[in-house]
Amino acid sequence: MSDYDLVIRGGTVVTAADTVRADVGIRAGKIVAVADKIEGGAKVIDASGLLVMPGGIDSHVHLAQPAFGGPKMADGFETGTRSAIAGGNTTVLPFALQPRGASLRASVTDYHREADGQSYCDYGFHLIISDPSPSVLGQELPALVGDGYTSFKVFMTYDDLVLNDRQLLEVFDCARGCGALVMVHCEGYDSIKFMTERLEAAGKTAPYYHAVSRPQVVEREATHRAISHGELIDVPIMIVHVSGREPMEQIRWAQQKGLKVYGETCTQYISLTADDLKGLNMDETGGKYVCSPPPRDHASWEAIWEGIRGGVFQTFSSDHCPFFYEGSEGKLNPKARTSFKWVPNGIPGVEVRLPILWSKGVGEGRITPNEFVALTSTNHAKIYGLYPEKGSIGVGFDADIVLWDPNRKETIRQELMHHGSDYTPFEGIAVTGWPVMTILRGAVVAEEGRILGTKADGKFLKRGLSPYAVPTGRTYL
Ligand code: DUC
Ligand code: ZN
Ligand code: ZN
Repeated sequence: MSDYDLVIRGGTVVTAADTVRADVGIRAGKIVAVADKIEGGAKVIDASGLLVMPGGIDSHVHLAQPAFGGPKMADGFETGTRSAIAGGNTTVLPFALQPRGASLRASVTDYHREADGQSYCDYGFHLIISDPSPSVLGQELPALVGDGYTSFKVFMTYDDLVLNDRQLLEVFDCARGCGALVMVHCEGYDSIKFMTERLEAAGKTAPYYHAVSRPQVVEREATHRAISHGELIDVPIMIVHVSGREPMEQIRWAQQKGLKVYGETCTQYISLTADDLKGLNMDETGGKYVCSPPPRDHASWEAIWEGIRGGVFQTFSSDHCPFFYEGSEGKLNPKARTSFKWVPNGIPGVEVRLPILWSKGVGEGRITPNEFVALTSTNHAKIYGLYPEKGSIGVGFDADIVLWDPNRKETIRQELMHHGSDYTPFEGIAVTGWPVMTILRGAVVAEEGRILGTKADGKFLKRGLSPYAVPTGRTYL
C-alpha cells in the first residue's frame, strides 16, 4: 500500500512566502509531505509546467441571501460553490443575515439549511447584524462566536440593514469583548438618500446614476467614521470592498497611525468602471454592473494597485453577489426600470477573481506570485480564523490546492461560467493565467471547467478567533 493517496509531481509550489520546485504528498485529505522528489502514490497527478498553489479562499461572497433590493439571488450554495471551485477556490465565506426583529441564531440555522449538503467547497459564515438588540449583543453573539462564527458584518447604509452610530459602537464593543472581527460596509446612508432623491427629482433614474448617487466622498466619509468608532472602542475592523483612492487613503492613514484597520478590495475595482453602467435607457446593459460601492474609473484602478502593492489591502475578494439580468427576478425587473435605486445591487464574480487578479497583477508585473497567494488565500485564512488548516501548502494543511497554468490564455465569457446568473459583468476580458484543476482536501473536484466533485463535498468550517482581532490595548475608557 502506498504512503500517499495522491502525489502531485513535477510542479512548482507557490506559497505566500516561497516559490520552490517540489512534489506534494497527500494522505487522508492532508498534505503530509513537500519534497524535492516523492515516490509512490496511489494516484499521481503530473503538474509539470504548472504552479501548485493553495486553493483560493474567497472571504466575501453572498449566497442564498435575500437583500440589496434583489428579488432573488441567482446563486444558492449549489451553483455558487460550483462556480467557486471551477474558478480555483476551495473555501468560501458567505454571510448569514439577520433580518430585523429576527433571532440571529435562528437566521444562522436557516442558512445552514441552505448550505449543508449543498456545497461543492468548504464554507463558513460571517454574521450580518441588522438588529443589535440587547439579547443579540448580550447572549446570541457571544454564543455564536464560541460556535465558530467569529466575524460580523455591519452596514452604514441600506434601509433594512443600516446601523446608526450608537449601534455601530455597541456592535464594536461587543466584538471587542468576544474577540470577533468586524467587517464594515462604508457608505453613508443619509448622503446616498439625499443624492438619490435629488437625482430622481431631476429625472436621472437610469442605472448610471447609481454610481452618481454614491461618489467616493460618500465612501470616504463613512470609512473615516468607521475608523474613528473603531479607534474609540479599540476594536480592529476590516473595511470591505474598497473602491478607490479616497477610502484607500483613509485606511492607509489609520494604519500609519498604528490602528488595526484592515482593507479588502475586489475584482470589479481593478477591471470595471462607472462608464460600464452607462446605457441609453433602462433597456441597455448598465444594470448589469450595478454594485456597491460602484466601480469608479481608471485612476481609481491605479489607486487600488497602489494600495495592494503598499500593503493597505490584505485581502482581494469577489463580493460575489449574483442576480439575474433578464426576467421578472432580474436586474431589469419592472420596478428596477423605474429607478436605479431598485436595481438589484451586486454582481457575480467568484469564478473570475483569481484569473483577473493573476492576469492584471502578476501577468502585468504589479505583484509577485507570492503576493497573489497572500491576497487570494493565505491572508483570508489568517484573518478569518482558518489558519493553519487552510491557506498554504505545507505539512499539516488541508490538501486544498489549485493547479495553475500561468500561460493559459482565455477570454471570460458567460458560456465558461458555472454560476446561476445569466450573464457575467466581466464578459470579454482577456486573461493570461487560468485554474486547470481544483483539489479539495485531496480530491479532484474540478478540472478544465468540468465539475468532478459533488455538492456533498463541502464541509462547514467552525472558525477560530482571529489573531487580527486582538485590540491594540490603547483605550479611551
Ligand atoms: N454590499 C456587499 O457587500 N455586497 C453587495 C452589495 C453591497 O452593498
Ligand atoms: Zn457591503
Ligand atoms: Zn458583499
